[in-house]
Amino acid sequence: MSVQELEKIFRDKIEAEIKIEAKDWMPDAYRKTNIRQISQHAHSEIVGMLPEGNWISRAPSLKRKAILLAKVQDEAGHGLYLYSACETLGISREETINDLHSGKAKYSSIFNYPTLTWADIGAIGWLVDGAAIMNQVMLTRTSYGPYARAMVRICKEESFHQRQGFESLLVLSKGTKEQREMCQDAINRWWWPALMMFGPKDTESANSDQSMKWKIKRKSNDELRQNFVDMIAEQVKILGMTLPDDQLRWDEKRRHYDFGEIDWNEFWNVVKGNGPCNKQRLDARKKAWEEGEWVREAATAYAEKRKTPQTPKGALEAA
Ligand code: FAQ
Repeated sequence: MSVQELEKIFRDKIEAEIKIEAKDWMPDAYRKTNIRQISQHAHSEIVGMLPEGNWISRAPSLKRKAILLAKVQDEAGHGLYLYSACETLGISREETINDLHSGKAKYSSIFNYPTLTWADIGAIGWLVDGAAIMNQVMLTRTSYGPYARAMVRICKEESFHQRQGFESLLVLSKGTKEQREMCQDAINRWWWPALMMFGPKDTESANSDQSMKWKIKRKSNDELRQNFVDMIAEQVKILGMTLPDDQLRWDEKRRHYDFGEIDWNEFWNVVKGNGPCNKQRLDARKKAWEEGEWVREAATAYAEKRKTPQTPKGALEAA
């Protein structure tokens, strides 16, 4: 078949909402865009374990510790599904990890902020997982099959994460004066970085147009950000807390909340590697990769061993 014919089959599938699968022909640029987005998403999941991991040993009770442990393990699982989905596009795990370590590949800006108090763990669950779900629910309908299917399971787990974060803040919001202040302080610090998770404004988003045409993205950065603001502006009332934005108000005509301007200098600064924790996060990932080499070697050796036929159990004794 000619490239033109293959391209037509690809376009028709996208048009008809038929998923593109790993062995299907796809334009090189579609493959590359998916590799870029899925690998960066995977990196975000595993780098995202670090700020939360910081609080596992200091959780205020056994119950909170068990919940946080389970959540952090979930994030590792999400990384695994996503790296696997990425590998179906023909790139090795080593290559994607190298791109993270060399700084070629990005990961979500949000994980370059520090977790200073226990309330930050609640704020991450409520705001960061909340923003992640808002974006990922649309990705369950993304055009690349393995990515869409990974997203279904991830979204289920993320919605548990968001609820536990909200519940944790709800407890603090009903606590002592210090606990209430800690809760408000965490919301103040995580609010704007959470809004930045949706990426640059649509007018500045280099990849959006093409990704929307290919149905990799189904909603724009600004549309998702607005949906998130509308949801959180209502939920924060239940906590009896406020969002740190004096321009936040309901617009009856638009049927949406208006909100203030994001500090885009801060956003790009963090994306370019100059956020408060960028160096710390990358160093931690590189160290984990180096120190985990013996585990990878042992796992490979074990897999090899299982491939070769084993002597039946008891055969040696009988001989
Ligand atoms: N941080 O043209 P666009 C989570 C980059 S998972 C850093 O608009 P696109 C779970 C972008 O890559 C959170 N870089 O890009 C969890 C591009 O640069 P490139 C992660 C950013 O791809 C919770 C450039 O700016 N979720 O949180 C950011 O069309 C709690 C221009 O931007 C995903 O990755 C940013 N915030 O739209 C874990 C979801 N925003 O690549 C632990 C999948 C933009 O050309 C604890 N990804 N950039 O060099 C997406 O949906 C999209 O990639 C967007 C960006 C919406 C993030």
